[in-house]
Amino acid sequence: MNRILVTGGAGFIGSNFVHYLVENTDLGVTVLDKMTYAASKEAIAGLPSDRVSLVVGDIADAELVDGLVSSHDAVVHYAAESHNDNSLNDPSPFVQTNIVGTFQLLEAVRKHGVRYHHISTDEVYGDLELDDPQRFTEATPYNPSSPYSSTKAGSDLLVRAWVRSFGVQATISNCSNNYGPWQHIEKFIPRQITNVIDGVRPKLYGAGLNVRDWIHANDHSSAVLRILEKGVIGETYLIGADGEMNNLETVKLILRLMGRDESDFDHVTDRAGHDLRYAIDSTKLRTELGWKPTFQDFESGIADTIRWYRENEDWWRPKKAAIEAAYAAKGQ
Ligand code: NAD
Ligand code: TDX
Repeated sequence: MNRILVTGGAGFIGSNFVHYLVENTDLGVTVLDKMTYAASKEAIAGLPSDRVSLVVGDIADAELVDGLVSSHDAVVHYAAESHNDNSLNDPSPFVQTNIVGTFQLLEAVRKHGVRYHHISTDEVYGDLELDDPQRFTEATPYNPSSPYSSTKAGSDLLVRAWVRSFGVQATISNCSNNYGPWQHIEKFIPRQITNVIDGVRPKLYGAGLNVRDWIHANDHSSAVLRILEKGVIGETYLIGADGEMNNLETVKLILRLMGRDESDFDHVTDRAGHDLRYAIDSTKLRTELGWKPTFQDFESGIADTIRWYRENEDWWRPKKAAIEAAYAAKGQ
């Protein structure tokens, strides 16, 4: 493998993977990114130009995708509309990018016989009760709740069908909630950190008892590279780092680490159809491919992330007022 096409490589997790490839492999990287509101040129700025190039374009553009795929040895597909709340306001770009875009990539890798890795989410499995002793595994039935997660589930099923029907050389990974630098401030953790920096009280949906299973984006990247190199074609791997915490505890942790009183937050209107709990059993990835996470301590990972948002205000500040105005209009 010499040259790899990373879709969505200017987004939060895709850009982390591009850095990870530059630091840990000799591969050349082409980023294909539409540069939507969620993308950041800055996140991939300063990387060596003989290793990384950016093509601004849409994964649903069949001609563009066909040409790019034909000149690469592998595709890792991160590009997506990624925010549940946005999918409740307007599902249309979610169907177009997540389903139609994935379809175009699959047609191109089928035609050119190119290795494909598909990035997906644990949300395709629906949610768990708080006291359920089971966690999600590769055998859990699909049961998505939101327009976002249903379009991700649809794209996963396209991949499975293209493997079985056309022999496409694909693997799939479903990862839990990521945190770390460069995450868009519409998302839970960076929204609350930047609120506290602004002297605004964090906003907790409903009672805040919903549980998310947090993993640092760097650990997601190391898992994806392991699957790309060692994964068995046609297989799905769940990626998680045993990081379950409810939103209430997460907000309290952020407040404490930022020197504020733990009760200094507001309960706001809950998300429609809000999934209660996600939890990943990543035994298959750990035992079959020998992967393990390096960020074991959520508190120090969050402390690093808080420091990063304090030091990178120039990046998020221009987005903040509009994001908060849109949330406020919905009572959130
Ligand atoms: P993000 O919203 O930060 O980035 C998405 C990127 O895709 C952006 O750079 C955007 O410009 C690009 N993009 C959107 N539509 C495009 C199109 N039509 N053509 C080309 N590029 C397009 O998202 P993220 O949080 O980095 O998520 C990346 C992937 O990881 C997604 O597939 C998501 O479903 C998956 N995932 C995310 C998480 C998480 O916690 N954030 C967890 C598991 C899986
Ligand atoms: O202001 C908020 N207050 C709040 O309580 C926001 C923005 C969110 N929340 C809650 C909703 C969720 O229970 O926090 C939790 C996390 O919310 P998000 O950051 O929006 O993430 P989530 O909906 O869990 O989805 C994320 O993880 C799985 C990513 O956005 C998806 O792309 C990924 O597939």
